[in-house]
Order: sequence, then structure tokens, then C-alpha cells
Amino acid sequence: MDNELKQVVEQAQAEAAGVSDIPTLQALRAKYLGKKGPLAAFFARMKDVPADQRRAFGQSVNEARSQVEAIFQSAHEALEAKALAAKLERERVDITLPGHGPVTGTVHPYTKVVNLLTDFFVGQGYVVKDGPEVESDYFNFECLNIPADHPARDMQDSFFLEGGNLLRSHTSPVQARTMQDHTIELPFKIICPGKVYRRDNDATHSHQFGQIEGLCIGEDASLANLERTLTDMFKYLFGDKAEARFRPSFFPFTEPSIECDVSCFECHGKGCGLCKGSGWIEVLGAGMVNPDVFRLNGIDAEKYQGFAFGIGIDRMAMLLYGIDDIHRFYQDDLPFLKQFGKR
Ligand code: FA5
Repeated sequence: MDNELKQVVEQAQAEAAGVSDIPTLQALRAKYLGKKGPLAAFFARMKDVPADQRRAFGQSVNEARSQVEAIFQSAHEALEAKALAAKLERERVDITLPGHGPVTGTVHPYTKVVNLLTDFFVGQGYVVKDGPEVESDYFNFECLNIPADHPARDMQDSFFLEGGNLLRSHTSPVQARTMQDHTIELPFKIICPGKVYRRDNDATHSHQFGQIEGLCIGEDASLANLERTLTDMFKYLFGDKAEARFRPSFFPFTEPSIECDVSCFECHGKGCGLCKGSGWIEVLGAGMVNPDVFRLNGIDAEKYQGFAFGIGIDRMAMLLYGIDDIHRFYQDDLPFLKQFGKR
């Protein structure tokens, strides 16, 4: 009998050793220790064993059963340990690998130029102002000495809205708004960066673009101050990379008026398609505030003089970064925009 039991234990040991997953092991355990298993059969034989041997028989069967249980218990533990080790290996984190940093955007070249120019002018004592993009005819034209039917209105082909307002065609209305703002004390120096709109379209003209308006009013603001301010601004932005020139021009709100051009980065002054053969790209209009504008906006024209300028932001960005088409700024072309870095 002992031999038979020993065989059962050895067989259980051999079979359990060959199992590699817990469900199969559980099924095998049930086969050995269940009601229809070999050990249960031994217990069933108990009634046929002579009474004097029954106790020893029962002890042997119980011992064999304990051994089989221990075999399955340790096989179960071994499989669990193996599974855990495999899981840990599978999910091992290599803390020496470089991490994934947060995805950050880059600064749009247009914004970079706004930031640079704002830094420059704030450093010169200018205060930053804002103004509405939907503007009245009064502020966009009338207050700037451009009455209805004045031919200068044709210089800025505008988007009119129902009711007579328009999308401002330049940032100059902020000049009039500031002059009429009685909370601002004279003398003052302000700039206003912002979007403007005109019906324009070619490589250096867009229907939406940016300008930085500047206005300096004091008792002795002069054309020489204006030229110095603009020359310093060009140096700050371009260093020796580009040449700038001033030439006479006309705006109804300044007298005298000038315009400034920067040498074309594409052809270096030789003349090409981008600069329309001139070798120069126009970047801003400026001049001494016309005394009529002072009168229209309630400033004492006998006491004060001023200079003003309107810088084309997109054109400055084109020149600074060598961009050949203004429309690239508005096309959401990420590979293009990512070239300009985070600051
Ligand atoms: C004006 O808009 C005047 N308000 C500027 C001014 C302000 C003059 C204060 C005197 C005193 P102008 O139309 O030239 O001027 O435009 C100024 C600049 O805006 C141009 O030199 C150019 O750099 C830019 N610009 C004009 N039209 C466009 C356009 N369609 N697309 C991109 N930039 C443009």
C-alpha cells in the first residue's frame, strides 16, 4: 500500500513540475485531490481494511495527501513568482532613457518683431496703447485730415461694414484717439502695435497686416528727432545687415511727410521681383504731425509739435528673417513657423 501511495505522490510531483500555467496546475490539483482522485479512492478503501490496520492506513493516506497538497502549493507559488518576474521584466522602466519634455510652441516671426520693436520703443520712453480694429470713419479718416471725397482715401482701399464703420486701414486712428483722451497729459510718447486691413494682395501686400503706430508730442519735437528715432530703430533691428533710406512722401496727417525703405534682402539693391525692380522695400510712413490734425483733435497747434510714424510689421519681419512672401505669415505652416525659435 505504501508503495502505491508513494507512486501517487511521485506522479503528482512529476506532473506538477511539467505545468507552466496556474489554470492547468489547478486542474491537475483537482485531479489528484478531488473526490474522484486517487487519494479519495484510498480513503474509500478504508472500510475494507482490517480494524487493527485501519489507523496506520489512515495515517499513511493522510500523509500522502499532505505531501500532494504541499507539492501543488509550492508549484503554485513557483508559478506565481515566475509570472511576477516576467511582468516586472516586461514593465521594466529604464530610468536612464531621456524623458519626453512638454511640447511647446514657437513664437511667430510677426510677434517676434512686435516684441523687438516694443522693447525698443518702451526703452525710449514710449507707452503702449491699444485701439479698436473696427473703427469709425471719423477716427480712421476725418480726424486725420482725410475728409470724405479726399483722394488720399484711395491710398487705403478699405473694408467697410454695414452702418458706415470699417476695419481700420491703418493704426493712425490711435493718434486721434490719444489726442482726444483727456486723461493723458502732454507731452507724451505712445506706440500702438495692431492689425489693420486693406484690399491688397501681392508678395509684399496682404489684406491683413500689422502696423506699429508711433506718436510723440511735445513743445519742441522735431523732424531731426524723428529721423534719429527711426535710424536708431533700424540699427536696433538690423544692425549692419541692411541699409535704410528716407525719401519725401505725402500723408494728409503729416507735413512734411517721409517714407522709409530698407534695402531688399533678396537682390541686395540690384532690383528683383520682390522689390519690384527698385532694390528697396518700403517699410514705414512718417512725418511731422500736420497742425490741422492738432486742431481737429483739440491740441494747441501753436504750442505743440509732434512726429508720427506707422511701421509695417510684416515687412520688417520679411526683411529681418529673409521671408520672400508675406502670405507665409498667415498660412499656419508649422515647419515654416518652427524655424523661428521660442523667444
Ligand atoms: C500708413 O498707413 C500711414 N498711416 C503711416 C503713417 C503713420 C504716416 C503716421 C505718417 C504718420 P502706408 O499706407 O504707407 O502708411 O503704410 C505704412 C506701412 O504699412 C508701409 O510702409 C508698409 O510697410 C505697410 N503696408 C502697407 N500696406 C500693406 C499691405 N497691404 N500689406 C503689408 N504691409 C503693408
